Amino acid sequence: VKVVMVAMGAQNVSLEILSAVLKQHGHQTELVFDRAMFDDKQYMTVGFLKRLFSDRKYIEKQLREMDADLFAFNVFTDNYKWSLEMATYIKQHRDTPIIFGGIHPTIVPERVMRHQCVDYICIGEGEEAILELVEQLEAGKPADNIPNIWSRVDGNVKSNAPRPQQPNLDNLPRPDKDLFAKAWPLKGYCITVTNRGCIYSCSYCMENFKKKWESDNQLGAFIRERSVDAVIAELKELKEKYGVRYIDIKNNILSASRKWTAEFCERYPKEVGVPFRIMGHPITINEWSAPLLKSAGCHHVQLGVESMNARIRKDFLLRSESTEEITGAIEAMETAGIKYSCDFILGLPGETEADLVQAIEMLANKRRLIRASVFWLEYLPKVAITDMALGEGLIDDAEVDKIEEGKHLHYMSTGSMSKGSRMTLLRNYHLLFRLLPVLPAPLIRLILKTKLHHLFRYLPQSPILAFVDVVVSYIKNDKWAKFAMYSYAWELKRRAGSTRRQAHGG
Ligand code: B12
Repeated sequence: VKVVMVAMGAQNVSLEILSAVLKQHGHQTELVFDRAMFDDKQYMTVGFLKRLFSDRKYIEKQLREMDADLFAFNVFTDNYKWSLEMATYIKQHRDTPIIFGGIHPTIVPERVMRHQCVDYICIGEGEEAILELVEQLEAGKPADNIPNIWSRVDGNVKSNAPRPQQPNLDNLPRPDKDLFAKAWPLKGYCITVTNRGCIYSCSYCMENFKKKWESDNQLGAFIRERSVDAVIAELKELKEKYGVRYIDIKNNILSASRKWTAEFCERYPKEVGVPFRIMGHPITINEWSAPLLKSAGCHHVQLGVESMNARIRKDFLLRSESTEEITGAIEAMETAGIKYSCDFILGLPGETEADLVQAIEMLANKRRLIRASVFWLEYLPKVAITDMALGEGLIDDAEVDKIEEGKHLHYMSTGSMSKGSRMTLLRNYHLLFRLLPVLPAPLIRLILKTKLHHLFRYLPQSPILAFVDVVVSYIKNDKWAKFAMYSYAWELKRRAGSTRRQAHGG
């Protein structure tokens, strides 16, 4: 059976793992990839540029003409609208079955199945489920009784309960990097995920939903980690087979276990030795882990600070770390000599200007800081923060409906913030956060004192922010941001190459 995976914006580990399982069982997979430049839900969104660089016609041609027995989408809330557009287009031109899997169909399965262009959805984990579906399709048998898979029978939705989860991730094959090899410059930057679940349950993160969903359905242990052996073997292969020069370990946290972290950090430089990046939490980045990470060759820790207001953190974000633990994590990285970025969520209810000023002052003059990232609060479906906002009357049912239909703006745009005076106020700070890693502390203090930043909102936001981002990334050697820019150039070159090949009948 040939399964065509349809993806947008970024390398996708979820599809890579499904592709590996299918290939292991003798099926074929291929990728249709919409790079969605300037609207990849990952880096920056710029309206007029996204239209200018749209590759939609070529994507549609592939969807119409490609040999496929099944189209498979990894659907998250921010690409839900895009996925429905693609699926609708496919159904207008052919009758190939379509399956949506991933977090969004898991959260709101009934809602997704209302769209007639979607034939099947997969809730929860997909490895065994997609394989069984493909085998039923191949045998020409009905595929309406497969755990995790929902389908249509005589026009009605047939739901099936989720199956127990794979207890040992080492039993799964390694993600199939070949799937993205022609569509994504893997060499410059490659993503991997080494565990599932999280030790925290922050209110805005999907782990918050998944923890409850998995426990309500008794699906097995929430946190599962691949062994250090298996992870090292995968990363070695990335280096040797694909020449990967930068690895992004995109787990929610590197590991739930100090033993795992210590073993990984000890072996990684000897057996892999490629610069890598991780996501960090202020509690797990400390005087113990920072030097270890440094000795392992960790180039960048993306630290989730989110808010400097301790009450908001505790009550609204459900994060227990103290302000001292945040400053401690930063000091530990400064001392160990690790580069880091700090993530902040802007637009949180109750957040004051003083909280933003405190964040800026904390980071002023930090040598290793390479980026202060601003994410606009985006309410995602069925996580605690959205329930709290509904309970407190900050959003209403109509807004929840929009959220579940994937109609809120992405958090790299303006998220769930509606335009208004508060938005205007926050815009004053956006540029200052972006400039923070390169401005000397006295200048930052002068700007804050004279309130010069209150003029920022009068500047054209997108072009200035984009320009500043490029400059800061180069000065601070932010390899991830530099890669994001490089990947645009790579994509344009790829398109030019395929146009030439087409022109020469290739
Ligand atoms: C790695 C990761 C990334 C990577 C790679 C994306 C990917 N899917 O591989 C990168 C850095 C690119 C990324 C980007 C983004 N991400 Co992200 N990411 C993750 C992370 C940490 C792990 C996902 C993963 O690969 N897990 C391992 C795989 C194997 O598990 P899985 O994704 O759960 O997939 C299984 C099932 O869901 C199912 N399945 C999934 N897809 C399909 C499809 C079919 C057909 C079937 C049958 C089954 C199936 O089978 C899989 C195997 O069991 C998750 C959080 C989490 N822990 O899940 C967030 C997460 C998915 N990301 C999220 C977001 C918001 C984003 C961004 C939109 C924003 C951003 N800048 O971060 C962008 C989108 C960019 C883009 N265009 O793709 C949210 C989504 C929330 C939501 N409600 O939609 C999550 C849940 C984090 C969160 N905030 O809660 N992300």
